[in-house]
Amino acid sequence: MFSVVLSTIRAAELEPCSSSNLCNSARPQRFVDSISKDDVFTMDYEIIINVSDYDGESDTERIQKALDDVPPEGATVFLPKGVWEACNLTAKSGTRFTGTNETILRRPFNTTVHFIKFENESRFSIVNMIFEGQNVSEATGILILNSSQFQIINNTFADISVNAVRITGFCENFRIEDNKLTRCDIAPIILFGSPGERLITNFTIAHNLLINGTDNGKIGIAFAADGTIANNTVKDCEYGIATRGVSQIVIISNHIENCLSYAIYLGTQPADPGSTNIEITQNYIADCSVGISRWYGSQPIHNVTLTENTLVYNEEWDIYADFPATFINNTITSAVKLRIINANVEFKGNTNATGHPIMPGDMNDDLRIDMKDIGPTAILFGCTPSSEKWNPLADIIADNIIDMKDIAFRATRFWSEW
Ligand SMILES: [Ca+2]
Ligand SMILES: [Ca+2]
Repeated sequence: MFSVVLSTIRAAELEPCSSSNLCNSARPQRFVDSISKDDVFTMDYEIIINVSDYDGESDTERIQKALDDVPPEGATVFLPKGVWEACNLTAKSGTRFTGTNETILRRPFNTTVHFIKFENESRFSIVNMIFEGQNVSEATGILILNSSQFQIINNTFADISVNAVRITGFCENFRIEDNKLTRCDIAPIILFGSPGERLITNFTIAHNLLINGTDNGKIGIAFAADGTIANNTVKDCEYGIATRGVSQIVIISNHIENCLSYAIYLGTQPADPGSTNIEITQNYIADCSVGISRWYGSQPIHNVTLTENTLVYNEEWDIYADFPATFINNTITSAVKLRIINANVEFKGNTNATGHPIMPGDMNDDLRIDMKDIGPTAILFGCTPSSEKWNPLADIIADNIIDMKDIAFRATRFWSEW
């Protein structure tokens, strides 16, 4: 019934490469994974289906025939080296769709539909492929809907204008790792659940490189929970890592550089409870417009901790604290790059780029908050930037007026030390 070659070669032997040489040149330390490798790393199917063995009037038809022949027990669908022009493919559970790292799947110019879709499937992977989007306007990449136990590993995505990798609906237990996305715009990696629910859970996005996505290029995580975003590099894009309505998320050891706007933002939106339990640790953020901010939305944000991050040389602000958070042992350029809008922030052990302590609220630089800080603030009560005695250091809740909020910020931290 299968018009296929059933090979005895193990799938693993078919892969010529060990791992990407494109995006793991500077791997920092390992991170705590959100999912067990055993969940998804066992897709080593015995059956090999080689697309070259199929006939058809188009590459799309040939590849689709091969994908249709994957049996319930699973198979590797192997797309040999070369250029294949195809899109609108549909694949099913148990498919390991793999190329050679020199396998190019190129978008036809006359359509914007996805290259390949998995919907309501599990135990699948997309590995070692080059997806060429040809800059077709409004054309998308790969689409995964309501699926579980999958991985997208060691692929290249180039010139894809919308959502190179789109994961939406109920999805869980998956990894997006070691991919390179170049000149991909409009959220090249996007996880999108549903407002008010965390439909997307248990995922790892790691060791990916996003570069030159200047029109909304970013890693976007919306309405998702229990995920790790680690060791990615986002460079020369519009944003870095964007979240909207997320829970139990770890953002660790990412490198975000030279982005046009926010490096990390924590947006919220109506009809969603907001964001909670977010750990942002050991990231390097430089030369963006703003290092970190909520940016938009007014739903609650709870339990955000930033630890040991380096946020430097960002044009407007390194930290724009318009959300409640705890900042521990971070490095920023200088005190003027920190702006506090939300009073529910705590700072401990932070420094500027030369190692000098930064302690918001400390007027006299003695690294403690006491009457020596409250007194001078009280004397300036009512001052605005047009006042002769104006001192921006006193305006710790940065709203251009020295008032009870600035005094209360210090009073509630009385005797606290750097
Ligand atoms: Ca002081
Ligand atoms: Ca103020």
